[in-house]
Amino acid sequence: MATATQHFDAVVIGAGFSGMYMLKSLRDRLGLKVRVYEAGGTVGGTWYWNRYPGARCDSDSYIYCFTFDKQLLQEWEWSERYPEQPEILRYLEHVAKRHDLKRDIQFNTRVTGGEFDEANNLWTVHTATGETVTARYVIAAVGCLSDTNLPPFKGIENFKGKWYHTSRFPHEGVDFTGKRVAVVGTGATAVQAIPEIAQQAKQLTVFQRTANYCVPARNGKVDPERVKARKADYDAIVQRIRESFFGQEHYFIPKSVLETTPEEREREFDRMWDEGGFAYWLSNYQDMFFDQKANDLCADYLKRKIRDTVKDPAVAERLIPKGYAYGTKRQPLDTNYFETFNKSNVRLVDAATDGAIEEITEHGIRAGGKEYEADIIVFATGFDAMTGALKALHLKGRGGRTLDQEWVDGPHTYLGIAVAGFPNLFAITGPQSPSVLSNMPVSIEQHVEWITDCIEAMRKAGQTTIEAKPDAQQEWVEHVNEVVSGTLMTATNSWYMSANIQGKPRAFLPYLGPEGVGGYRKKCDEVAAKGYEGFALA
Ligand code: NA7
Repeated sequence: MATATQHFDAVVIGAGFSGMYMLKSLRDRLGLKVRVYEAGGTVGGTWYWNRYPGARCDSDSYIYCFTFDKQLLQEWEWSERYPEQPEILRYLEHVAKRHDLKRDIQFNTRVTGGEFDEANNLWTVHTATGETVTARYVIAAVGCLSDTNLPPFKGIENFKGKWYHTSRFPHEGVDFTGKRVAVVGTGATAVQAIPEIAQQAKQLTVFQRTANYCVPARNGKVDPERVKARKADYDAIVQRIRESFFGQEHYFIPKSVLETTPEEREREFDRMWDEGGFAYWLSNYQDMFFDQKANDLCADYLKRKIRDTVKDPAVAERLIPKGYAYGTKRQPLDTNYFETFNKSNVRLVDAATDGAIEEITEHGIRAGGKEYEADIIVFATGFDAMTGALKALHLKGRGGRTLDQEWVDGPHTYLGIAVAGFPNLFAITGPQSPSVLSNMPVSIEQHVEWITDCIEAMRKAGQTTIEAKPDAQQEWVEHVNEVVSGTLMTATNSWYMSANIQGKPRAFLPYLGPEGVGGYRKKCDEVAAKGYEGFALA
């Protein structure tokens, strides 16, 4: 017997940081009837899936959290400078309980499709569990780095051992003791995992396609006096990070590195290196991202550090990045990454000098004509960043058009929040918004609050649809591309440039606005203040 389709004011897809706050905001602030669908077994999003050894956030814990709950900011005690994956999950579980979120979240339920019904201005949403519901609004809270990239390696089906992708790691963990392990990839994930795996494995072989500039995380306990001072200053901190460039307390040195003396810049470089974390990346000289000569000076310092750390000069040379500007790939933070290559059980297979991976064999990996045996392969090969998870929702906008069709040459969005032809669909930290170039919770909170304000304004005005205008969207896309074209980012084969995946159209995915997240926030607020300029409301 057919059952009536359930209707919601809003369907939110995903229950990580963004989906959780979106639910809280729409339900508790606006009183809407909301259903959240989450593919995972509980809240957490990224932090639910990424359980590989050493998984940890690279933003400082005191700002990697919700700021809407001021009491929780005071109460919650992070155990270290950077929160470890299990601790972030505990935090998010606590938030879910504190705000009674789970009653509106349906777990283990993947959204598989949806259509916008132009006659009724409603979305119909389908799930893998066979459910179909309707909603006025759909909010994609699917994360920027959630669609796993497992490159189509030839022969993977022949491998007799076990293999895992870091972003789909078994909940019970993997025991590497006494095993021969291969890790494919040397991005931010691998840089965290490799030192941990090397401690257990009998032998570890690291397959590097592109060497990476790493700087020390310098994790550890935070001085209780500092914690206290930060808690007392939270209002100001929140204000500062919201207005900052990267959603972090990092500010460029307002000077060209080319105008410094060798002694002066060495002092500054040492200071940032000693501070650890993103300081070297995001608090460096202001021309580092713009001028190749300036960039070379910053990069040289890091190259010297690799040579100082890695004992075998031939291995050090292979670990030294070549052919792209420092900082144009995501900065990995490490704890003993380069030191790990001094261990007798660790070897490096570098695509440039030893040969690229050719195939997975029964017993391991063949690269450069040589077979490297392994009992376990760990693929730390990243994600179809920013657009992958949105496309995977298979949503159909006006005229049945899909994002695959609309985005053949890269994403087209207005403000990274909306897409022309997809009314009442919002993306939290979508492509062409600051997102991955910011401390995520700052950008997530900004988008959630903006979307909530927008829906509230529409309800007050009796409007039922909002949709990005094609010309406003086109202007935004051009602006995103124009501002990044003045930087060194576009020449690098990074996942920011969609270059990590063969066949993905080359496009810069986030937004690197001239004033960072602070300027972007102002722009979004202006759009709202002008009655949602660039959007058509009906
Ligand atoms: P990344 O940063 O995309 O790193 C993936 C790594 O895997 C990187 O070293 C890639 O080399 C390598 N890779 C990808 N495809 C292949 C193939 N086909 N063959 C060999 N090697 C390959 O992903 P992460 O998970 O480390 O980090 C993603 C983000 O999560 C991170 O930036 C943080 O924001 C959190 P490449 O450099 O592309 O040559």
